[in-house]
Amino acid sequence: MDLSRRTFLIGAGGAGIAAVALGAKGKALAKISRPAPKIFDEKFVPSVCRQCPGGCGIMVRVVNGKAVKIEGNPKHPINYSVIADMHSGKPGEGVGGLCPKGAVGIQLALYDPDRVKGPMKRTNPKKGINEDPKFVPVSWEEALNDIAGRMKKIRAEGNANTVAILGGRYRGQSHHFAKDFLMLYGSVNDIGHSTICADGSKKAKEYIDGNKSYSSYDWSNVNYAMGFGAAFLEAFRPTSMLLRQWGYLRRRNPRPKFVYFDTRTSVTLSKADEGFIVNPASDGAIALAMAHVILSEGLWNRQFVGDFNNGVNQFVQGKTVEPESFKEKWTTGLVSWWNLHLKDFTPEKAEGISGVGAKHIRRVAREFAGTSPQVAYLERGATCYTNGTYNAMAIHSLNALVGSMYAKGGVAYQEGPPYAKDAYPELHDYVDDVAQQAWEWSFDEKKHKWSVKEKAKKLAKYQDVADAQLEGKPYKLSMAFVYLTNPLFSPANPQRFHEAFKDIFVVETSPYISETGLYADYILPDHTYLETYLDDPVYPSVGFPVAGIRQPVVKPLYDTKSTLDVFVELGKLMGGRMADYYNKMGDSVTVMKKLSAGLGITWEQWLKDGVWYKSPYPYLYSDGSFYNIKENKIMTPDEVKEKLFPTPSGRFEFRSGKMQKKLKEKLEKDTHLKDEKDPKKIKEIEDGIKARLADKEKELYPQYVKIEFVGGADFDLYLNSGKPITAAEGRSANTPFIQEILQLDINRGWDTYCSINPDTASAKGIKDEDAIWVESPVGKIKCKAALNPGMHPKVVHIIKEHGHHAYGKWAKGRGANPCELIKNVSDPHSGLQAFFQTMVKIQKA
Ligand SMILES: Nc1nc2c(c(=O)[nH]1)N[C@H]1C(S)=C(S)[C@@H](COP(=O)(O)OP(=O)(O)OC[C@H]3O[C@@H](n4cnc5c(=O)[nH]c(N)nc54)[C@H](O)[C@@H]3O)O[C@H]1N2
Ligand SMILES: Nc1nc2c(c(=O)[nH]1)N[C@H]1C(S)=C(S)[C@@H](COP(=O)(O)OP(=O)(O)OC[C@H]3O[C@@H](n4cnc5c(=O)[nH]c(N)nc54)[C@H](O)[C@@H]3O)O[C@H]1N2
Ligand code: SF4
Ligand SMILES: [Mo]
Repeated sequence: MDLSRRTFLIGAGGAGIAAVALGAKGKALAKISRPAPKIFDEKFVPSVCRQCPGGCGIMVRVVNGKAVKIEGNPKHPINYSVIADMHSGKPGEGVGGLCPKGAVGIQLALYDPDRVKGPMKRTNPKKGINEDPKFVPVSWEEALNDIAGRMKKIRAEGNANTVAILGGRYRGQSHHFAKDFLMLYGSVNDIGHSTICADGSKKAKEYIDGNKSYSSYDWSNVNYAMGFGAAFLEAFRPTSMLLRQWGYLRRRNPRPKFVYFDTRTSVTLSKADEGFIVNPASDGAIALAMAHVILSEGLWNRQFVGDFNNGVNQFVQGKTVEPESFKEKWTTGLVSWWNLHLKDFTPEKAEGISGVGAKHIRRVAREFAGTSPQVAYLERGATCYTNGTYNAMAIHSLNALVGSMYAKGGVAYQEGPPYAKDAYPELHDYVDDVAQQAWEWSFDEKKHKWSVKEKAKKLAKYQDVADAQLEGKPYKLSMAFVYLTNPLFSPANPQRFHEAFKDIFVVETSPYISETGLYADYILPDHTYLETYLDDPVYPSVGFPVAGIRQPVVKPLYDTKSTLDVFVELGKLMGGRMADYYNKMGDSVTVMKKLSAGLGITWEQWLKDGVWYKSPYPYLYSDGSFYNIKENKIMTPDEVKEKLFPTPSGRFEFRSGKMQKKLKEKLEKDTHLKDEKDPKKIKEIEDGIKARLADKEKELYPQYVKIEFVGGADFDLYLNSGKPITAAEGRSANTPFIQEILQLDINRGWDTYCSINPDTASAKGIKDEDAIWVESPVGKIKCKAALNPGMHPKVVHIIKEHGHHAYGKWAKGRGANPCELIKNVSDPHSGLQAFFQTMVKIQKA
């Protein structure tokens, strides 16, 4: 035993030293190719991962036609951003790392023995979660003809708008294909999963800096980072880049400080320099108090925000400030924000709400403001509540107060790739009368292109589709295509969808039998991401444009088809203008080849590298001005408005002009102003709207809103459900490799665990590993207790992974799904489902 331990240590140490030596030489490791005996036909095929939205480049080692290992693509900036510097010409160096989910793709995606091996048709008309669909294999031709026939009939009956596409993990052109298909057919029901994902941070940013997007951060140059419910080392995107960035930053001199806020001791919190366990939904209060400190102590960035005319700080606690006394530079609404929300929002007040000590809030605010460059970042933890958009607005405002927007070491927005413009035919030329009923087209003379907006009524946002369908309000769907999402598993209270999907004709595209698949009338299995072509402009990350490209690393194993081409083929079968469009366009690969022309490289080169990018980031803020790096000049305010702050004022807006515009439009619609002809009445309505807007003025600013949790007095614990690094949403439950890596915060796998603070557990007579019931107002699940002293005493945590009624042999029937406990409530501003707003009670089973 001693000996084997010793051998192991020597082995591990040796490997470690080799890795360091090669790592120091940068690209060297990438060039390692094991000298394979001649009997092996070995190659490395570049492609792009799709286990999460990170968009990492991968190199798949293929031996004798079998994929045997997935590594990172050392040419892809997401993978080698160890010292990626957004604002220098050099994107960084590295060896191409991945996260565990990326590495197990072969097992999770490709060689899963329970894959759907070809198109399948349901023969059991009865639908239910325990109902055997009695699938029988069919040919593609038969399946597509039948579906197209049904779609033609629905269209002829005037119900085109009742056909929907529910979509999830769209990448590259996939959303374009799905949406165009509906636009040509005549439905506005392009229903995406973003309202069960992370729309809160996007909405907040749209409201205050004009960019409806996640942000890119110049991590390499950051000196102080403050995170709110954004799991840097577990989920925040792109995880694998952040992991390596972390390794680099922990060794960089000066070493940046990471401060993190969460409601539990996640891995991210345990690794931070300082971690604070906060009360759920209280992040907005902490951020407001920090803004209060930064202003009252005179710590804001004067070049970005501006200053008092007389240079004397008049932000004094409890005192209002004269708006004219302050001249703002690149922001608007600062003084009224102070007067309406900040002047009394002291750290002591925030302590009462969040549980974080006032002295810590004060100190961290001072450190943050005093240590540039710095960023404040956030994601689902701060936003999955009905006050989420406001929490996010408050946190993101801190970036403006300290002058981090577009600065070196600050916050920016991802640039897209310069794809060729003519890859698709002009869609407008192909819309027929039926399609015109769903969408309104208008020609923008200035931009010289067609723009389009919804004319027909959309059924509902993703998580509300079940209720809309069950109530038949505003109408019922007749048919739904489902692409890379699992509505019968992933949203709040998916039990609702189990009922609602009974009377929809469901076309599922997953190559696995998901819960949704159990309700499918047809399964038209997509290629897995390792068998298909699909481009991949990265999610917000490095800032400069990056477009990865997927290609088949092996020939498709079964009789599957890219769902993009399913839309093309169905479109052709529909006949008429729709067929004309698709005949002109060609298949998905034809489109992608054409797109690549804009990148200035050949299609072959793109496939060979697996990625195209162009660094550095084209814009930079410094010392009060914005620079266009490409053109080497200072940007005019109009250019800043167009490119960087597309808000009504062209600046960062503490008072959201976009929110006000939206409110006004809603009031105009509700009062039917447009339909009124009588000038007297019009004046009356307009005055009414003005008065309402004045009443609502206070709502336009970042603020803290106290929320009601679902469950009230009968339930005593807050249910939290974050993502461990091993989980790929509900898909990883079917992966032995992942289950064996274990859920790191509690060191267990293969089952559903509820993390509980030991004091809370012992008060209820619950011991570690006990079977327990967790009950909420909408559901009850059985799982195991994992006592964890890092838990907030009032918060319990269950990850979404297990609890499958379907899927492969490892997942089916194992553990429980926390979504079954969550009540469907959404943030009114972003529409994001409030995942963490339900309360539960627990007892020993
Ligand atoms: N490993 C892994 N990574 C992923 C994914 C995956 O499935 N697995 N999915 C990807 C997707 S689709 C998304 S949207 C992103 C999401 O990325 P994140 O938003 O970073 O991840 P989450 O784990 O959903 O939420 C972050 C944290 O919020 C905490 N939290 C809950 N309530 C509060 C609160 O009131 N305040 C604070 N401060 N924290 C709170 C949770 O405990 C959790 O640790 O991750 C992506 N990356
Ligand atoms: N409790 C709790 N609930 C959550 C979350 C949480 O952290 N906790 N996270 C939320 C978030 S951030 C998100 S984004 C959602 C995600 O929830 P979903 O949008 O449902 O996404 P996935 O769970 O990834 O499900 C993907 C579906 O696509 C299918 N699929 C897999 N590969 C392919 C393929 O190659 N082609 C096609 N056509 N289909 C494929 C799978 O079978 C599965 O049915 O879940 C949300 N729900
Ligand atoms: S972070 Fe992991 S799962 Fe996400 S794309 Fe990268 S390797 Fe894949
Ligand atoms: Mo998500």
